[in-house]
Amino acid sequence: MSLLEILEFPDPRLRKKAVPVDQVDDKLRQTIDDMFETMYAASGIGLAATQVNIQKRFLVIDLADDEEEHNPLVFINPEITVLDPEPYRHEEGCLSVPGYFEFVERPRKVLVKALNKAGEPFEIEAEGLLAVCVQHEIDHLNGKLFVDYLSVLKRQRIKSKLEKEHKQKASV
Ligand code: GNR
Ligand code: NI
Repeated sequence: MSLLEILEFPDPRLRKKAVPVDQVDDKLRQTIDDMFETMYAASGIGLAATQVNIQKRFLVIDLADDEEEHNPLVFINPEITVLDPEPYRHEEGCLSVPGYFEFVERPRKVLVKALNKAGEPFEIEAEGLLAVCVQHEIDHLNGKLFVDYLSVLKRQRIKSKLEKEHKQKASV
């Protein structure tokens, strides 16, 4: 297994729209294992392929607390339907926008259809944190970030601060 590099806002590669996975094979499963390793190492609860510079439609999620066993969820070619559009407000963060947390409103309940690691179709009704996370990850696959839901001013401030950090890191 290996750790993958996580792209950070405003990297233009985070804006690419991912294309469907055409084959669920061992190579994809290897990448999925690397993504879980990368996500756990960064203490994240989700990671989309776009964030590790892979423009394919798959993502991983694990909402288990550190003390619990891992609960790895894999979604390949996910399709989402809103079951309850009532806005649900949750504070979001993103491994591609490190250090910033802001409230975002999203539909409260969604149905997600996807393929699992074995390439078999499954469906899950998601509410609460899982609904937030799966919508956040599918946004990544469409080139969208949680900062896009904020005001222009807030987004611009975050962009400037991260650009400054990236320059400082690059000059060390
Ligand atoms: O680790 C993460 N935490 C989180 C918290 C609230 C809403 C969404 C998330 S996802 C984020 C990891 C990440 O960037 N996934 O794309
Ligand atoms: Ni994210």
